[in-house]
Amino acid sequence: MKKLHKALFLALPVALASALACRTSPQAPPVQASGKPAEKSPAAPPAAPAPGARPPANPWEGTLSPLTHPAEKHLANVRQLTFGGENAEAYWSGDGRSLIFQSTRDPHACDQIFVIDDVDAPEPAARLVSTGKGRTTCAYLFPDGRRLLYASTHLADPACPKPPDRSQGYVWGLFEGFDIFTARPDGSDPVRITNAPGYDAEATISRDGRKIVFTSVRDGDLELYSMNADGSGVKRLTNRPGYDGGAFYSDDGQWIVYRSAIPKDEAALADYRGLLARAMVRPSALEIRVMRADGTGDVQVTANGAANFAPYFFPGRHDRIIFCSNLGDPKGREFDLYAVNIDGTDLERITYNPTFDGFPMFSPDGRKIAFCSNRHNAKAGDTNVFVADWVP
Ligand SMILES: [Ca+2]
Ligand SMILES: [Ca+2]
Ligand SMILES: [Ca+2]
Repeated sequence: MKKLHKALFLALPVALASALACRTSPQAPPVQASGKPAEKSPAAPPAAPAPGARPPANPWEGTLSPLTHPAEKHLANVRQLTFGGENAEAYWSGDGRSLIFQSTRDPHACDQIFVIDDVDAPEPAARLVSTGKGRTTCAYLFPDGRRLLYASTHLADPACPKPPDRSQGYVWGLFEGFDIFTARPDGSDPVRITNAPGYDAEATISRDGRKIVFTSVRDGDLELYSMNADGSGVKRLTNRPGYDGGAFYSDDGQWIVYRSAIPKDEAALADYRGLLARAMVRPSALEIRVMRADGTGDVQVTANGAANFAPYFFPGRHDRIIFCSNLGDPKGREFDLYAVNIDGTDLERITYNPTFDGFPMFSPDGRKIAFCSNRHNAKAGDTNVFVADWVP
């Protein structure tokens, strides 16, 4: 277990940079200059490093690794929608035609929010919907299409917030200026719907458009809360030391699936609290949990000590979820999508590309899945948005 924990920790800068908060990269990622689709190429094996050279962390990064894998039997017609930069957390519109996601791309120095209006277009185009100022994260579309939502620091400061203090090791910043905003579909009329001091982010919306679940430090710990679509009626859902966040509703709005990192001993708790007081969190093992929408009936789903995150319920169900994990990699560096029943049974691996695969979300009709992956990237570290037909 100790060994796994250490391996996990090594992997965290790679993957949890994307997994938490909702995505907090310590450095601005490289952006592919052309923005053009890279040429499709056969599965070129990665070149061996020169003798004495330090091998890359993952030899498949930047090699245009295959879009698909024969073992990915649940995915058909995999399509790549972005081509370069760091693109993550792509979430469906209510009509299943559009995706909203965050991206670091020119000319923006840190994440902004973009929408692809028609994912089936021959060349899907992304348009900016956030203000272009501050750092944004965790966007979502109201199901009726009349507003969208994201977290942003732009009111606190138009510049990108300073990366967290790396002398603390690998930590991510809970940028204090984060609040949750809604806006019109074209990005106009941004309205702040949280006004508590400190980090408010990681918001997603119930399918009826009435409830928002989000993460906040307003009561001194990272906890989940729900609120009405206009920010009223805030209700606290979790209450324990440690990170609780990254939540999504089931289709019927009755259940919430989320990720949690409960410090395992007093030393870990002290470390967690010390960092939290300085608006930082050190990523550690994350487990998936499920509870009712009012915070009752909380159960732990995974218990593998790995980094499990980005959970989402199967269409029309609240007894099975899809999520992202490095549980299958002894080195902890490789992430894939998995499915599991909420009682922990019937674990099934979904993706097999040897690079990062994460952030799965089923389309509202359950026929497609959006996910983000480093597969088929032309540049090491690039993460792109993909859509596939879901084969049950
Ligand atoms: Ca706030
Ligand atoms: Ca907590
Ligand atoms: Ca993978």
